[in-house]
Amino acid sequence: MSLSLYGGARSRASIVRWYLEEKGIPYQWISLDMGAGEHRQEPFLSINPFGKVPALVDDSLKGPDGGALKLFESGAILQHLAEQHGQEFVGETAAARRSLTVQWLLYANATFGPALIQAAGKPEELQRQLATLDQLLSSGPSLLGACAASGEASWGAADCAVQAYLAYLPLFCPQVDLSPFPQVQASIEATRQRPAYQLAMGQG
Ligand SMILES: N[C@@H](CCC(=O)N[C@@H](CS)C(=O)NCC(=O)O)C(=O)O
Repeated sequence: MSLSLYGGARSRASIVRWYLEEKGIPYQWISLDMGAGEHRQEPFLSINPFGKVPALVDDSLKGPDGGALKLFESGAILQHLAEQHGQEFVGETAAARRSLTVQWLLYANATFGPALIQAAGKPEELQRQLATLDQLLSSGPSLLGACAASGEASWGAADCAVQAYLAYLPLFCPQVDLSPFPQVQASIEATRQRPAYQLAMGQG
């Protein structure tokens, strides 16, 4: 079995890399020279025809062409890894955890990520998101909480996606005052302290 993760410096591929490092899942890191446009050329376009990273090749499963499964979109890749390699969806709560993970991955990529990117034009939307996240994060480090397979909170793909975007916040939006959101601040600090995060972000 081999997993190949395609990414580039300072790209969303780091989020997927963080998950793999955190879970101790073996993988090959293939760093594209995005400055030279390697992601917009073959052979990468045959993995992601949209020419964006991250992309994953997983030879433990067959894709529609009969070759190794190829995936793009960070949320889809995280969901696949959680299901196939992270053993996140086992036991009685498997179905609920799977659905809640999809929910949080879509929230991170389709709701919170855009709010962060549009923070300058729509500051009140980001403030609303942060206020709610601050409340939800107060119940512990796992967004799925007591729905964990073991009955205890355990870090997973949902946390990876949301916490990664939160950790981008001070970098992309230094103008945003986080002092009204102590749980958000604590979550960002805790993320930055994780060795797997530091390694994935190129700080380790
Ligand atoms: N929604 C996609 C976004 C992918 C994306 O925009 N990736 C950027 C890097 S963070 C990229 O590849 N940009 C290069 C380009 O558009 O040429 C995901 O979450 O995977």
